[in-house]
Amino acid sequence: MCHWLDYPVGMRSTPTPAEIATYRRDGFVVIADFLTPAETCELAAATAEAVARLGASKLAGGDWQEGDGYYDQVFLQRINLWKLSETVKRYMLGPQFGRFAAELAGVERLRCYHDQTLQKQPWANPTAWHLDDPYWPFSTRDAISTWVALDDATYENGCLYFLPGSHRMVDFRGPGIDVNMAALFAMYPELASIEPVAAPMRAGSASFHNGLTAHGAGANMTPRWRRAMTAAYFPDGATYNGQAGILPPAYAATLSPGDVLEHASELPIVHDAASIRETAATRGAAFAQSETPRA
Ligand SMILES: O=C(O)CCC(=O)C(=O)O
Repeated sequence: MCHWLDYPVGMRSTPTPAEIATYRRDGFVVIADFLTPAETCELAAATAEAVARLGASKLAGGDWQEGDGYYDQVFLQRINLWKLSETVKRYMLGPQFGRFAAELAGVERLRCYHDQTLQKQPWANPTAWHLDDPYWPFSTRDAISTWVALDDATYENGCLYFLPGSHRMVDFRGPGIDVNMAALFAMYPELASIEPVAAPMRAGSASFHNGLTAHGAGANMTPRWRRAMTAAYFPDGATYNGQAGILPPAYAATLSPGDVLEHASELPIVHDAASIRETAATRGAAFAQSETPRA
């Protein structure tokens, strides 16, 4: 139940030049109040509904059940809620997130790989330092994730931490999220001297990070949930690296390494700069015509 008063700030769809510069320099940027309180409530309610529908299944349209190991106590993870909820789809695959992410990444056309809600249970384990890209079926330096706080994310309940500039210092190897918080530093010792930046966020705020930016999250030391909604996007034209990830097995079976990942319904386009320019040009021409003085 949400009790916030709404205020007249709409969801943003374009980053400022300063936000773009920060993202490209640090590999992440935090946007305070990206969603209004009303939008945050709507997304949180739709996420909760989709999670309830999935039960113990981690993946909409797939075969991955929740277990009871360490990883399952890092967070409750439910993937591709957009397939179950038009509301989640409207947000996470919509033009605002798509355009914002694409402009940060400097990409003309962007696709969504998956969305996922990551919800730290009361007393959840920390999220070990990791990179996202090594989990994915493509290896590109221009993939980007967003992480939207559905509750206030605090030092106490497991906010994110980032290593600024790490996206320029790594390749596509990465450890899994496991009990060893420091596995990433054994793989990339040069990251160990970077000062981490904590990213506490009020609900509705969002961060965007490069798929190669090292990040993690603290434990949830509270008896309350810390819920987030996330999505992973990648540039159109990226090719298959031979690792299926959560691609539907029937689709993955048709792919060979090097094939372009262009499945229209499984990997939908979330931003296409050329079509936005075309629409703007058409509207501009129509407006100019309507303004033409008539004799
Ligand atoms: O929410 C978390 O604990 C970790 C989030 C994360 O790793 C991500 O969104 O890429």
